[in-house]
Amino acid sequence: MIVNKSDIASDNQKSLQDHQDKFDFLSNSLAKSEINVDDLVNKLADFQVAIPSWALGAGGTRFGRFSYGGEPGTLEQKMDDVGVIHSLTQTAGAISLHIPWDIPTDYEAIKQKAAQHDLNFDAVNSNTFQDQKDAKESYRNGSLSNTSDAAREQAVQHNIDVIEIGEKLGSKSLTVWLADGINFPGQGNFQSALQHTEDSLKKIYNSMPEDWSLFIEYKPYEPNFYSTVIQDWGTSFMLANACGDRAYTLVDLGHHLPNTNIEQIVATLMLKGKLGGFHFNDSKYGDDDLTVGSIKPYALFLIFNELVQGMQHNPQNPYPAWMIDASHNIKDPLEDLIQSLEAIQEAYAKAMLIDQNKLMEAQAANDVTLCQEIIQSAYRTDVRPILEKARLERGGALSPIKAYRNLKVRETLIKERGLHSVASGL
Ligand code: LRH
Ligand code: MN
Repeated sequence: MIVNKSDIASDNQKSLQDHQDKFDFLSNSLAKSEINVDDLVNKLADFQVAIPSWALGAGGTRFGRFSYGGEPGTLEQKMDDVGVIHSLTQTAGAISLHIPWDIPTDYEAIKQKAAQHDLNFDAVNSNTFQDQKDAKESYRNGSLSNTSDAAREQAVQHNIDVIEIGEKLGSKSLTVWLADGINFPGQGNFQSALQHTEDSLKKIYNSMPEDWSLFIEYKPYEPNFYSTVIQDWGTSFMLANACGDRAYTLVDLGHHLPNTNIEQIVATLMLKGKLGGFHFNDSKYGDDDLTVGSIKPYALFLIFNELVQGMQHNPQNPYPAWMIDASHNIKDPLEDLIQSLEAIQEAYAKAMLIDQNKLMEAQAANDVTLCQEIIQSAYRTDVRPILEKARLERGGALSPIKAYRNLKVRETLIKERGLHSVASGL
């Protein structure tokens, strides 16, 4: 299914005037605070978030999976679905592949498909948390940290294979997330597990092309429930420093113990030039992989406040990689991803309304109330007309969810693929 610009334009017609009225009102009120709204629109339009190839079908939990109908059964169909999301939102210009769930069979065809949908290949993800059927060694007791030399070598080689796949597609980064850990006290030796992991990551890092980056993703628990080798940002930061200048920490918002101050972690990593990127999602309890901004939108805003400040004041940190990492147990995966993109753009736009210099002055003066007033007035501003303008200017939908439904995308996908097609991934 292709959603073309003329379909979107005709669907926008009925709400164009209402959008323009709201946009003009917002521009005038922001102009009073010397905020150039066109600048915000351009920054948003350039802001592209990668869609995870493993989150285009109905996910599921160990308690069950509810198929959604019309799911993409091939990598080509997954890219078509990312193409639909990008056509409507104009902010999903990249896909992040997970190997071996999405090994391309025909690289030229896949690259043509990407060009057709104006998509780039963001980070490729390795998978040493599942055993492949023809694998010689098992990852039951870990991969890069495994006590078995053979198992570690197999896991390192897998990451090298993933880099080669990424190179053929034009990707420039590898994300490593390890499930490695233990379930019981005494089951393993913390120090040898960490040392094995560091030595293995160095082998992977040294096999990367000169212009590639390594993203090391941390997680406190699951699937191991007593200890995880790369459990927190500090461990990932330490390993990234041990690897080299092009190794960074990747922050998955769901990978924090309750009430962790993630915005402080972001500020710290940017100051040290080690923030590689994000896996955006939201959560109430654990790694719930829920729609971005659906549970803690203010926390997401505070994270973007640190990002905007860091992008203005930390040239030592590279431009972060923006990716979503969610799974959809009960919602239409494409609608869920569209809502997540909206929440990310909204948090970014609100954070860009903060006068960072005024805020730093108030912080230096310890004027606590003024600090709060500066950030909260930005948060309380309805920035949606700016998001609409950014989409409209690139041929996207004023309201992507409404357009998705008006254009009967899911119904068409079910007609094309049937009710029982299943997407590989989570
Ligand atoms: C681990 C994780 C990781 C992916 C997986 C699909 O929880 O966040 O980023 O490899 O989800
Ligand atoms: Mn993740």
